[in-house]
Amino acid sequence: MTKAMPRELTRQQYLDLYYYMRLNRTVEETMVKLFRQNKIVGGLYSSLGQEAISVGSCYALDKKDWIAPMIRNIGALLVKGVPPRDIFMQHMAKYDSPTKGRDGTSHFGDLDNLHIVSPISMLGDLIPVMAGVAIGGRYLGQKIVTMTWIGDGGSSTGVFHEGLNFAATQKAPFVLILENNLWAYSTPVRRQVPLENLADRARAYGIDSYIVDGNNVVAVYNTAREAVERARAGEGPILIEAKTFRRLGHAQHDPAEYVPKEMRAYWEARDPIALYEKFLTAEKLLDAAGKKEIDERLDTLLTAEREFAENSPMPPPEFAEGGIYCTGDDCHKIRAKWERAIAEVTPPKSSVKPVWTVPGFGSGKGSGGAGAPIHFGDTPAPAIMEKAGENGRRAKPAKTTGKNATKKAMKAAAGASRKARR
Ligand SMILES: Cc1ncc(C[n+]2csc(CCOP(=O)(O)OP(=O)(O)O)c2C)c(N)n1
Ligand SMILES: [Mg+2]
Repeated sequence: MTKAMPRELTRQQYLDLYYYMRLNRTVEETMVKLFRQNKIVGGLYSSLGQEAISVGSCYALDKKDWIAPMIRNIGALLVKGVPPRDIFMQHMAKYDSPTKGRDGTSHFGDLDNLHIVSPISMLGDLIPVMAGVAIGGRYLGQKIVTMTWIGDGGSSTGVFHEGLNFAATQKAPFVLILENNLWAYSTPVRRQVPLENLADRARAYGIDSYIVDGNNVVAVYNTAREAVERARAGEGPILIEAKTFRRLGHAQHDPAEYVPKEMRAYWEARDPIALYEKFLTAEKLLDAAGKKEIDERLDTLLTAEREFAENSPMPPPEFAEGGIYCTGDDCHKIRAKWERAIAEVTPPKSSVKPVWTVPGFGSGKGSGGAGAPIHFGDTPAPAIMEKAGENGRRAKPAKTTGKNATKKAMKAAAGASRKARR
């Protein structure tokens, strides 16, 4: 486990973090009103009290990086650049929404411009998906980092472990934010994980982790930024446990009466926005006039966005079957969007060095492609040969002894490994 180094932010960065947390909260407050007016067609989830996590972690990413937000990460969508109107229309299933009214919650993404992978309900499934996106980006030489979020409950799914193990083995440039808000529906974290710190799960995959106060936006940003920089530098995936509390029920239907009053009172006194306002005021980064300006900016923006969303029509009924059955026109035209020629990114011509860290696995340290010498790392050559044989052609055990045997084994392994890479 590592502790992030403190870093100085610019005045603009400090103020951006504040603006996005306020935007996150106001967008969700607006949606609660819409829900009570029966204008939201699906379930409505809340990230009240968890805004510092979505905002601080997503703000640590660069524009080219990729995210896959979960239900309590509307703040991340906003930081990435999704306009509030899209979030409103999506929840109202309007025609102009990103999914054209086909979904009533936040199941939407933007692969082309904002680099957002659409979430799915199955908890944990985004972990291997985002590990895959990270590896894909590395393969294309894009130097991207990917990020997704998971809850304390979601961290007990099988796919969490499969995904993180896969990401670790592949050294994927991937950062996973584990939002430990102490509850999964009505199950307290103590009754589903026998660990004090969920960050300890990282040790099972040999990756580094951080624990951060999820109600302190600057701490979340600093930690996420350090993790993102390390992942981008090739250190592999990193797990960050952000400790926080789910202030409302699981969704609008849940009054969460099972939460002890003292627990709620403790966390309500640690509201991330109120804490940050105190910090900004003490640091002379925000005064009453500055706060009023932001209040007005949010009010103007969200009134316009809400009105646009409310005025968008519902999708016409005859559109319901569109995009479901293959007509042979559009769906068959889908092609991978390679930014570089396929030949250029495929070994042996690839200019991107593969990063394989398991000795004997893949093409070896700093391989120059087929024909380049294979580096065996710490593992003796015959063991490598067996491994390579499993992946490709079954290599015969070398019968000769001494220097010649090693040479023969290396030759066989190189042949099998080349084949496996094809
Ligand atoms: C694999 C899977 N199992 C169960 C569910 C149903 N489910 C949806 S949210 C939820 C609780 C999640 O708790 P947690 O991961 O702590 O996230 P939080 O709601 O606290 O943000 C459950 C059990 C699901 N969506 N996916
Ligand atoms: Mg939870």
